[in-house]
Amino acid sequence: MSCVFCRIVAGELPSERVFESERVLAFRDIRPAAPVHVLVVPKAHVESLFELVDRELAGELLVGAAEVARSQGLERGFRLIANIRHDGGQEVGHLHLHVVGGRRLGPMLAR
Ligand code: DGP
Repeated sequence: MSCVFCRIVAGELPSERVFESERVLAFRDIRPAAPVHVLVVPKAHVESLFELVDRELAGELLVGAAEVARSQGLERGFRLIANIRHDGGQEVGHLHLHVVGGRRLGPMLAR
């Protein structure tokens, strides 16, 4: 298995897990951009949001992100980011949502 997030899901690579549901896992990003930076991923391999067709899984990912935000004390707000494919800046080819918060974030990069 070569996908790094599949290996994290399988427990073959270490990660700091913060949330888990039947089909979703959340763990801390190895290069945090803010005091809280958690990645929410489907346990089954999906390449990116572009390939996502499973509506139940989409809901579980989104609710998982909200649960992460609540459990991490992000009442003041946070940002949810999905980098998609090459032009979206996606580095890891396994769908993930970034939950980023714990400080006031700057304006969103729009171009
Ligand atoms: P993206 O550009 O959206 O594909 O972001 C990928 C993120 O994944 C990036 O912020 C760093 C993180 N990351 C890469 N490899 C690992 C890893 O082995 N463990 C953890 N926890 N995070 C990783």
